[in-house]
Amino acid sequence: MRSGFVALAGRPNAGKSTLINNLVREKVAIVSDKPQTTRSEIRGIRTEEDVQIVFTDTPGIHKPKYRLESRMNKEAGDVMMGVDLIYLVTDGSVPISKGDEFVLNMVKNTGLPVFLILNKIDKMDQKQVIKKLQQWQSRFDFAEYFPLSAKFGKSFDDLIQTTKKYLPEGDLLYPAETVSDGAENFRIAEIIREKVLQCTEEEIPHATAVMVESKEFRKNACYIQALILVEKKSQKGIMIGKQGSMLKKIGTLAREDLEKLLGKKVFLELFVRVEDEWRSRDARITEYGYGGAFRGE
Ligand SMILES: Nc1nc2c(ncn2[C@@H]2O[C@H](COP(=O)(O)OP(=O)(O)OP(=O)(O)O)[C@@H](O)[C@H]2O)c(=O)[nH]1
Ligand SMILES: [Mg+2]
Repeated sequence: MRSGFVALAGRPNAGKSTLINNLVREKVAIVSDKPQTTRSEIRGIRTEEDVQIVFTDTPGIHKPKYRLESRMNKEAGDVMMGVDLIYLVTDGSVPISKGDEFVLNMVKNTGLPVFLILNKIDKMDQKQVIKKLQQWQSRFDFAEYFPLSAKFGKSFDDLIQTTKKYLPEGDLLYPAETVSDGAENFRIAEIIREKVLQCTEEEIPHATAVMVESKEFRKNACYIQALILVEKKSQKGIMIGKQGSMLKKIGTLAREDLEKLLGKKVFLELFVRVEDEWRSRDARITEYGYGGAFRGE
């Protein structure tokens, strides 16, 4: 039996969360077309007869503007230090950028084996894939190269089997049936945040935090009250929408996913509150569960 940890690292929007969800065959991390969706480490566990892989999704590494964002970057770096193997996930359909080089340097400095995951090949032709692989190969001697589509790929068996070879001999790290180790309330809040990201534009997705205020199981239903936090009064207006239309839309979309997650009927009440500059306040960032544990630097 082998077991160990694999970190998925890369720039925002590369497809890390999409990939982890498919690797563990369950939605453990939220996904959106907006960069900087993932704000903290999220684990997804895959157990086979002879291997258990603990995949760790990390926030996309980027140039930080807010305290929240520097903590997200730090979280990604911290996660990388404690694993057996790193997947550098990159969007193959766009040119290699300075941001990619920055992530590559971080990954190199760990001294760990690194797989290059060239993602989104569904948007590329074969020639482009080969060219991109060559460009990456000239930058670093990756342990393995996997061109794939995290979104449309059907089987990742080859990746799993190769990954296994890089993990140490060891026992199960989690019970065999565990897929996510995320706290239930955090997963609920994240699902709601995913719908906010889906329904809003520009500054709002980045300025939003979500927190579960109360959760109660009664008979075969779950009653949830959650708080959506924004930074400005004007954002609150947009979040609520005309006669509450936006909030209703977000609530309906979230409820569908929450019923799947909890396996019960869900009654969801959403509230919106302005929390001035929460992205710059460590205590708030920690309270909402973003950016990993604050280690006081
Ligand atoms: N066409 C295509 N789109 C993809 C693929 N993988 C991911 N996407 C899309 O890319 C966008 C970003 O995906 P995420 O999985 O949220 O990316 P991420 O790397 O986790 O991003 P951050 O959390 O912001 O760091 C979403 O709109 C996905 O649907 C792929 O293989 N092909
Ligand atoms: Mg993500």
